[in-house]
Amino acid sequence: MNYLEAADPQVADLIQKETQRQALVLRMIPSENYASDAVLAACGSILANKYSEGYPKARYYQGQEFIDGVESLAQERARDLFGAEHANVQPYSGSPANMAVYLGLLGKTGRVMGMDLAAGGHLTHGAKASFSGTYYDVRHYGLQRDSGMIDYDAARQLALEFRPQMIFTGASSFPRIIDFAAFGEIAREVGAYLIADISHISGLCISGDHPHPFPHVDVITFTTHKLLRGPRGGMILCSQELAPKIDKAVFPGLQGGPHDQTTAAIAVALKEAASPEYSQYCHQVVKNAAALAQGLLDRDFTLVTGGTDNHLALIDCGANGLTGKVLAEACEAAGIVANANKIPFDPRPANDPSGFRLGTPALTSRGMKEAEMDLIAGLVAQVAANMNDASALANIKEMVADLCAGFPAPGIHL
Ligand code: DSN
Repeated sequence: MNYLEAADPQVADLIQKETQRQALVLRMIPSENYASDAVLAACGSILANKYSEGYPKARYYQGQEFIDGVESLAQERARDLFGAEHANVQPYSGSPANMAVYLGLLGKTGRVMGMDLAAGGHLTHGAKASFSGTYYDVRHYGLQRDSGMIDYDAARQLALEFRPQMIFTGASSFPRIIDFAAFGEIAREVGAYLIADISHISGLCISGDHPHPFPHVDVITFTTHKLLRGPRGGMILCSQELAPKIDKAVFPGLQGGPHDQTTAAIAVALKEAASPEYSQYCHQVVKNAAALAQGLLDRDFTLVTGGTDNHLALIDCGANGLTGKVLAEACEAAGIVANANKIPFDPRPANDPSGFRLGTPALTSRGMKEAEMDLIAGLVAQVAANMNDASALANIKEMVADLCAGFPAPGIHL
């Protein structure tokens, strides 16, 4: 930061202010986390200076002696950690990783099934607004209206009628276990590739807090910056048989040179994730989400599916006479930063939906535990009871800052 302050005080000042924000608020967007100093150091390294189109030992530029070592290490660590035959660590993020799967396995068009965005799926699982719903023929499976759980029988029926070539599983806003084995049976029955996008739950699949997608799925994709605590990036895991198609789709199909500094930071994050401490961390993420959910239920909030099995909880704000957006804005004024989100069968629009999505990965990285989660559920209830009282929200923000001061965040140096 000293170099940056001297060279560009304006950018340095903005980063400094964002550092303080990340220190002083409760970061509860379930897809965010705190990367370690080691991950940040690799990400900000001179590897950013290099171009290395291609793959280790098969590059289009010279000077790859050490870059090959970095990428091979990241691949090897990914294979070991997830039990995969092949790892492509070059996707720039999760959406490009998923796009490479479409391109590599289907080409320009094809029939795809994915979970509806409103049900908790992702844009790239076939939403009309994304390339996936624009270029591919997509049908969505969804949830049971009464329980909020995935309707596997309806998904099977849809698959038998529609005969998809590819099925996406995985979610951005679904608080429950996904039955990869059940989807595996459906995919095999109709001869479709099965893809698990585990961006949100990658760590839980390593620690055993969520069933592992292999051997039920053909391909795993994920972002590396969520629960995994790496840099902004993406990854694809598959069999040796599918590897040529996937690799060719990533480069030269969709991308140019890989971001070597990111690859190095991914390698560091994978080493960290292979430690027993990381598994303990993931166990605590789940315990914390359960405590948060219980704390919210105790304070008369309504949760989609009535609780959580993973790292997030989704409040149905309509039951409290609120919308997700107004609660998200009031919570931010009180130092609790999460996001408004669609809920299943949401009658409200995407820009002001009924849900408020809260996650525990970042708070758990700060060392917070169940007692803090209950306290935070109480603070969210206080916000909901004082939505238009700026001074009450400011008081809560002070309480939040005091709480945060006791739990320093990794990678944050004030
Ligand atoms: N934006 C991510 C999330 O918040 O879940 C999904 O891509």
